[in-house]
Amino acid sequence: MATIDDTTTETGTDEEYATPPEDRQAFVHRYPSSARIVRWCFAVAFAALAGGGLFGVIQALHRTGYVQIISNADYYTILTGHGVLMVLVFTTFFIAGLFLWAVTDSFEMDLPRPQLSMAWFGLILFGTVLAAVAIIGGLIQEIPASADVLFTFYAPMQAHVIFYIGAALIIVGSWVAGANYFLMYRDWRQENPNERIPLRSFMVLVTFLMWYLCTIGVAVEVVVFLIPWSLGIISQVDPLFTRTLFWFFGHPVVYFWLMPAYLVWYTIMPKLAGGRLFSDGLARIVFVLFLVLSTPTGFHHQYVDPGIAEGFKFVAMTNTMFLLLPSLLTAFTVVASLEHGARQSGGTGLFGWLKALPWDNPAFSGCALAGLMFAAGGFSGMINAGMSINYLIHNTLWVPGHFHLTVGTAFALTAMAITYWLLPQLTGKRLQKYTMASIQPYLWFVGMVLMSNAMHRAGLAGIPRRTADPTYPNQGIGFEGVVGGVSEMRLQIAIGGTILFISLLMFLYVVGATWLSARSERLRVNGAIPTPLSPAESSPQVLDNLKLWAVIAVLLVVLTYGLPLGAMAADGVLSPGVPAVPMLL
Ligand code: HAS
Ligand code: CU
Repeated sequence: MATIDDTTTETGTDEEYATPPEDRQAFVHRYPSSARIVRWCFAVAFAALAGGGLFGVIQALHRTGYVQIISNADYYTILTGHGVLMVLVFTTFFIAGLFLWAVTDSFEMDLPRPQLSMAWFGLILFGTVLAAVAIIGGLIQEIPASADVLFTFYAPMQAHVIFYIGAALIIVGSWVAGANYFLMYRDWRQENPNERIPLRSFMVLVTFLMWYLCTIGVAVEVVVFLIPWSLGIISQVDPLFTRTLFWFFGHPVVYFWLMPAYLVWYTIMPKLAGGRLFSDGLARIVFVLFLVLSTPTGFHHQYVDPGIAEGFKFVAMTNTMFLLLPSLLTAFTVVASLEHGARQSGGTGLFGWLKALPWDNPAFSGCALAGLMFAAGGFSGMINAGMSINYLIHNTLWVPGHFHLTVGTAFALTAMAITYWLLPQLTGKRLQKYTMASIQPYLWFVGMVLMSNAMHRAGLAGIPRRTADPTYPNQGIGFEGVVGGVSEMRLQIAIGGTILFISLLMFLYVVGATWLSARSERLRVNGAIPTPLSPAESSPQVLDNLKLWAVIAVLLVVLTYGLPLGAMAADGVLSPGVPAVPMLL
């Protein structure tokens, strides 16, 4: 069994803990300004996770008809709250914090401009409060606002203007956060003109280039169309056009969630397994592929939309299939790195090495279980992406099954797991309730297996994703009689959702107990990330040419979106209508 990382070791002699040398000091001592902002980000992220989790279990039990503490009329408000808290607030704050840790630690530079960080933190937080007020307004009569538009907030459903302003501020805040990372890069580059960009910072910068490109779509949608429309300045919008702008952003955003998880899997997970990353070059290639290919694929969410020629959808499908490559490369590289680590710790045999992995270290087991679930989530993604087979699963419960494996596990479970490793470094406090932490990722895994497997199967059986009456049994679809009387799927969703909620509470308890505990002066930390087996020097220099990849990414977007958006706009963008210009493909 490989050793548990030092930050989580409870035992040890005083000699072992004697004043650590400079490079073994916790992140919080070396980079206090960055550590403070990261802690703030994590605090808001976990508060959002708590609220989102509570909404989640209420929904799972209401929808399956077992426990109903909300009215049917409030169901979609709660669902909007769940979606927005989880995939907009929890993700954005966690990623902003994780990325700040990554650039600070890999550039070895404490936050040079704390005011800028306050600015983006404040903007995102204010945006969150506005969006939350609009959503909660749907539940409380005294607040004359509402937003039951779900996290995919496109027309023709309309929210109160403060929801859109909130969403816009979250995006603008994230842009400022990105600017901060790029400014730190510029500072570092001045001092290190000939060095390769450290891998973690490279990953952050590439992710943000992708983010800047794709958020143009949602920014135009919200600022040019939805805000004036919700204020009554324009009376109508073209749903097809605005939906297309939304999905221009809506697919790449999923990689904005995935790439931080990959950052963790590539750089921290091999170390936790007692080894080193297999290849720096492969990791860089994977991130470049995401930058180039993530955006020109959005039409795979619109296969059933009328008004978009099949040819454009086909191009998007082809791009999506190419986009499987970086994830397949990741599966190979990360598993190879883990195998290397396990063999260092004495693991042998074709599969016997798996036993030598540190399955009792929650930081490791959480990431590994998240990866295993993502293999299944990626598989359901491939099915979604096939144009013809998509018609079978589109708008069915299969789709929520897919995204609870991806963003709900590959991202969320990785975030929770790596918090067990990061929190001691960010606070200087020893991880508390270690046994509970060790069990928590396994519970998440079990809960998610039950819930998402049943959702996938129910979707195949034709159970719809959204229904007018949100309670399935009331709709006459208690799942009985669908596939040979399988109401057991409904029960699995309810039980799975409840287990997930319990797992979430355990996570929050461990985090709270750690945060509230006293600082451990003897905390010995080994936060250093080992050099990859095939190091940066061996990977092609051109990979670090960020401008080149950004230009290629923009060109591909122009090629795939130019014609269809032009055709949609030809009959005006302020009214619904069929594109006047015949589609070319
Ligand atoms: Fe998706 C719908 C296609 C990935 C999220 N997706 C959604 C929605 C969300 C979402 C939220 O083509 C719903 C949107 C809505 O509300 O309507 N998705 C894909 C494809 C991929 C994919 C092709 N999705 C994601 C990720 C998400 C995410 C990542 C969030 C983070 N998705 C679709 C399509 C739809 C869709 C259609 C529309 C469906 C419809 O009709 O509405 C690919 O990127 C997946 C590639 C992944 C792999 C897996 C590789 C395996 C790895 C695991 C390695 C193992 C390890 C563990 C590390 C090929 C990397 C090792 C451990 C040991 C112990 C050895
Ligand atoms: Cu997608």
